[in-house]
Amino acid sequence: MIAILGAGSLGRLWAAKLPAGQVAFVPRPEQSAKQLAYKLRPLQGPDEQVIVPWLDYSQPTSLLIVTTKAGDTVNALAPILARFPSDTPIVLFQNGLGSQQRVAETWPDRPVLAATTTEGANRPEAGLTIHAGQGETWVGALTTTGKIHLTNSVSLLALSSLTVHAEQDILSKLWQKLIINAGINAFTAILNCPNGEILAHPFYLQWISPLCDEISKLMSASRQKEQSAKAIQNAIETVARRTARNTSSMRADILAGRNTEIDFINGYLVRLGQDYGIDTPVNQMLTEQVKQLN
Ligand code: NAD
Ligand code: KPL
Repeated sequence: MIAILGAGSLGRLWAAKLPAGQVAFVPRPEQSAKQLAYKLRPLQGPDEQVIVPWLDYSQPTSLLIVTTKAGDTVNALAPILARFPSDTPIVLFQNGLGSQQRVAETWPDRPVLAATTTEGANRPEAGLTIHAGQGETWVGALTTTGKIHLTNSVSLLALSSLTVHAEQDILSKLWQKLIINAGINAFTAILNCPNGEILAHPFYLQWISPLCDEISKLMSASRQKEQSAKAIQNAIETVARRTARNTSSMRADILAGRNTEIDFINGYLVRLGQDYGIDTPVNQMLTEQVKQLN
């Protein structure tokens, strides 16, 4: 059985795509129903009815997929992990950075892996999950024992027919996504606009260059591949143009009154700056402004 912790948009997408009968959601302690039923609107074709059981711990689990928000992940794993054998691979799907390292540090002997995905899913209403964008998923090990489980974890995820790759340097891949999120998400939340509209806004034009400067210094300090501030800005703007009409996940969280993942995006960069003695006034300002929106 493939277990999924976090029955939100991304968890429901994976549950719908993995073979029926081989996937179950990890129940919360108060969960009493036997199964979760919802509709999946695929990229093409009619809506599909999906029924996923809540996990029965007596069944052997080959993989634990974690699709909680970054800020919930350690607390969600802590009460349930002892119920899984110590060699069950755990694949973390959180955006940003910081939460993945916290899991790997808390359970260093467990096979912990991280994934980054460009698949898109959202839930406009309780019973409907929309597969909003076709993407790809990269998976790599965070702990030593995670390495042993990489090939098998990728094969299990690929049973979904979604595109999944093994990635030897997952931290670098997570950094590339972090750069994009750090340069788009907070601006869209503060300016309350779709991704593409930030590009012409005076607030973005004022801060993007010093922001990229901070990110470039932090990447060098973290021994990531050197990337100039200009290259970082180009990468951000390419994605902002490509996703011009999208509502970013952070703007969507603010509009829905949910907590954002700012602490794991610009907030993570602020903490890293404190560790390395690098000033991060722009990341700090963006983090504070987003927190005020909550
Ligand atoms: P979501 O809020 O829709 O889903 C999170 C789910 O976790 C919710 O259903 C919540 O109830 C559940 N949860 C929280 N605490 C729990 C606990 N203690 N036990 C069990 N369940 C718990 O969020 P999402 O959009 O699915 O995103 C999940 C993660 O994946 C985020 O880090 C996000 O950035 C990342 N991500 C999402 C997408 C996407 O398209 N949705 C794409 C890439 C990455
Ligand atoms: O990943 C995203 C997000 O919204 O979190 C981007 C790339 C900004 C697309 O909206």
